[in-house]
Formats: sequence, C-alpha cells, structure tokens
Amino acid sequence: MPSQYKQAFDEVGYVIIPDLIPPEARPELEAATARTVARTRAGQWPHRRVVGKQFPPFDTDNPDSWGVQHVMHPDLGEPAFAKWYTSLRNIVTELLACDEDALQMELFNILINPTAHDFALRWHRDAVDGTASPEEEMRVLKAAQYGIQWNTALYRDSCLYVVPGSHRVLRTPEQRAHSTDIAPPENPMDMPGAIRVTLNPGETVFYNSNILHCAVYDSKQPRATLHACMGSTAGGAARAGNILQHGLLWMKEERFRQTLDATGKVMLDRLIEMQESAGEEVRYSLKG
Ligand SMILES: O=C(O)CCC(=O)C(=O)O
Ligand SMILES: [Fe+2]
Repeated sequence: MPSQYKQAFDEVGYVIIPDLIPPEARPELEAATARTVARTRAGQWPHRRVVGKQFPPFDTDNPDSWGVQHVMHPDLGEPAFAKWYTSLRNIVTELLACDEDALQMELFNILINPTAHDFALRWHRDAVDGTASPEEEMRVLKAAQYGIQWNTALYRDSCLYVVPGSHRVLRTPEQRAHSTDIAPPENPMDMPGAIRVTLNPGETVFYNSNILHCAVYDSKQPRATLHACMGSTAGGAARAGNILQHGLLWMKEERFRQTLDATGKVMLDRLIEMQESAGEEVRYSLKG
C-alpha cells in the first residue's frame, strides 16, 4: 500500500511533510546557509540565480540574486549540505517508489529573497515550454517520472503557487493563456485553480516538476529555502536535459567526490553515468 504521502504526491502533484531536518542537523545547516547567502549577496559566489533571468543559463547582469546555485560545490566548503541531502534518501525512495540503490545525486540550490528588487517566475512546468502543442504537452505529462524536487523552508515561505492536480492534465485554454508568455503574472491567483503554498520553518514541499507552478519573490520578506532534486536511474537519461542545463561539470571533479561519504559517492557515480550516457550537448528547457 502506498503511504499517505505517496498517495497525495501522486494524486495532487505535491505533498507537504514536516520535520525532515533532524534537530541535531539544524544548527549546522542554518549556519552553512547563512554563510552561503551572505557570500552570494556580497558578490563572492558566482553560481547564482540572477534577478531578471527566470531560467538557466543565468547571466550576471544584475547584482541581486533570487537563488544560490550548487551549494554542495567544494569551493563553498560547506559539508553540511551534502550530509543533509543524502540523509533524505528514505523519504525520496518512498515518494518515487524506487530502491535506494537506484538514487542519483542531482541539484542542490537555495532560493533566497532578492534584497533590492521584487521578482517573479511565470507560470510554468519545468520541462515543457509554455508554447508547446497539446500533443507535445501530453507526451511529457504521460511519461513516467523518475525524479522529485523539493523546497525545505528555513523561514516561513509563501512564494510558491501551484495548480493542484495539473501535473497530469493538459492546460485548459484559459490556463494556457496564463502560461504562454514569458512575462510573470501580475497576480498569480488569476490562474484558474491556483493556490498559494505556505511552508512553516522546517516544512518541506515535494512537487512533481510537471505541476503548473510559479513563484513571487518579495525583497522585504526573508527567504532561505533549500531547493533540491534527486532522481532514479530507472529513467536512464530521461532527466539529463533538465538537470544538466544547470552546469554540473564541477561534480565530476575528484575534489568534489572527496567531500562525500560512501553513500554520496555512490549517488554521484550514478549521476556521472547518466551524464556520460547523455552526451555533451546541453539544451535549455525554458526560455526567459
Ligand atoms: O521559487 C520557487 O519555489 C520555485 C522555483 C521554480 O519554479 C524553478 O526554479 O523552476
Ligand atoms: Fe519551476
């Protein structure tokens, strides 16, 4: 029998789960986050999500950031991130219904409030362009999912909006009209079926990246939300496009491997195998 969490995740496309940061891990994770965010805002971390650019590849045009990329990178020197990431294996295998030995390491970033500009992401599905034909959209929605992403809030976080259940169904003409242009919405609640997701500190939302979602970033509302994904090798190279567009060559370096424990190393090997099977070409999923 699937767990209640798994059932909700499959049916609604997202599920909120409390307390996935063990109390003993919390102080080091919070301290590592605070150092990392400060470093990014001070212009000392080049891998960031830049205000003005919604999706990869990120440019450097604006000094303000809405996210920190690659927090497990050895140049950051914060082992708490990989330690916590790999500790989520149990819940991920439950939600993905896969074996632990199929799990592959993927992305780990932090979503933060910009400090000088409000910013927003338009309504989107992570791997389907808003202009896709209904046939193309349906092809992606019907394909099996081999990965899961999550947001774990360190501060109360109400930035994310989703349309529950939309991970499995085509957009209605009205929903399509609200998710075709690259301009972010004036009011996310204009999207038919939209709800705003609020996470209390320590809560995690796992979501299917095909769910219609958008996000609004308020420069006055502190946000530090751990944003990561993991995949299963059962998908072969199915996740390669969405994952590799973030630029993961640094993960192939021996010095990154050296920072990981035995479990982390095995998960990393699976990512590298996927990358090697996918070839060199990197394609970006979304414009804007
Ligand atoms: O800010 C968020 O919670 C959502 C981010 C998002 O949708 C994305 O990175 O594609
Ligand atoms: Fe997204």
